[in-house]
Amino acid sequence: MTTTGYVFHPEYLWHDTGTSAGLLPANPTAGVQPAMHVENPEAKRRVHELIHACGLLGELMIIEPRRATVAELTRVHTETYVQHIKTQSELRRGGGDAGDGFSPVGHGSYDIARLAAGGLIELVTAAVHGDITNGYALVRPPGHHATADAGMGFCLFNSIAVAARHAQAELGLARVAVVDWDAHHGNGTQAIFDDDPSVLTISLHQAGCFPPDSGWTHENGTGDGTGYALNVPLPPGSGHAAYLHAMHQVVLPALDRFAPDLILLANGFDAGVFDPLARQMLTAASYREMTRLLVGAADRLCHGRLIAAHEGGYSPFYTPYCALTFSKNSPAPPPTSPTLSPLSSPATPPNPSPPNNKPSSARPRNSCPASRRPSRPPEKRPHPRDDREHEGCRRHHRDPARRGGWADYSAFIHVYARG
Ligand code: 9RB
Ligand code: ZN
Repeated sequence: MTTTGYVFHPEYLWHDTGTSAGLLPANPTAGVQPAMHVENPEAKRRVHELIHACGLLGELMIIEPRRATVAELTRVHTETYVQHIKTQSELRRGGGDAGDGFSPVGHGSYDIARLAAGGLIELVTAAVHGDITNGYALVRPPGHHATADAGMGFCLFNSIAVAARHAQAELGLARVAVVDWDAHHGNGTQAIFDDDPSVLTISLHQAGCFPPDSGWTHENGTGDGTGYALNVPLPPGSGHAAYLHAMHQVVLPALDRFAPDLILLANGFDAGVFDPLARQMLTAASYREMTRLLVGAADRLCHGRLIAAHEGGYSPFYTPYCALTFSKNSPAPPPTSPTLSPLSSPATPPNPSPPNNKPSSARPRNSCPASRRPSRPPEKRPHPRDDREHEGCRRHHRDPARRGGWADYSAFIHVYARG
């Protein structure tokens, strides 16, 4: 039985990033119209609402966040930096910044950022104590760009790093792996653990996007940590197949070799196809499949302990559908839904398929490699034609009587793609 924990708090939506004009500072005197800052509460508010409206809240174990203490934060950040965020957050009229000019600190954001880091700590603690198997923290502000002594790219405290250190210092875990599939390089997390072989960091991101010159493959860690930082910079336009290939070729083998006691996930949805801050082309189905693979790794390696922190994801329209893939247990998801992926679903599809070869309506449609061949490393899987397990799926694709509903778009796309 899998139990998925969920951390959310209205205060996360009160982190006030003010106005901007896209990535430019708004400047009314120069005619640059102010708009909502791109890292505003809307996308995450809508994630929470969709989880609620789908009836999934009741299936999650709600974990109450608390504020991380200064002692917990300074396992990762310098005291001077923590004090800087506190001071900036006390400015009454906003305008505070964490360091790079792109990381607004609103009035009161110090406490909200502590609540984000503390939410991660509470989820990790619940997983290690066995109260939950895995979990999802829908937090703001984000954290993965924040280094020990500087905020960056909308990030104040590096919540994942704080939670990793807490797991080691207080919960007795030896090795922690951080997977980061936000579209931007997880440079802060990498820098914090750069010389530390007890924390493996793996970042998949759009090459050279943000920070602009960061996250190249030669960045592998330093000193004792050499080999314990991995970067997969993917060209703009990379989509489902590229990310799945990276998961199979890099992420999963590295996790297997490292054998972590806990996997933390910097779960950015800004690699989604509609995101304004990157040019990657993932869909909800991509996130669903990548999640399924990580759940499988966590089940194999560390009692299922996979804790995700929401990072980027700026399309208020699409992010919620991507994020829904993290919600637990919709017992009978419509077979045509590309999104409703329980964290608790089996990591591998049932094997063998039903003896009568009826296409299983319980099996999510997009789990069939026959429709997504490029996403699998060919040397590791039998060719779909030779794979009897998927005979039912192929029939499903061929049989016109079964047409109807959303899933058949994938069949059409498959046909079009082959010309
Ligand atoms: C500008 C610069 C950025 C660009 C992207 C992000 C994404 C954050 C995220 C944050 C700030 C620079 C406008 C540098 O989602 N992380 O996961 N700012 N970019 N210089 N200038 C002028
Ligand atoms: Zn991002």
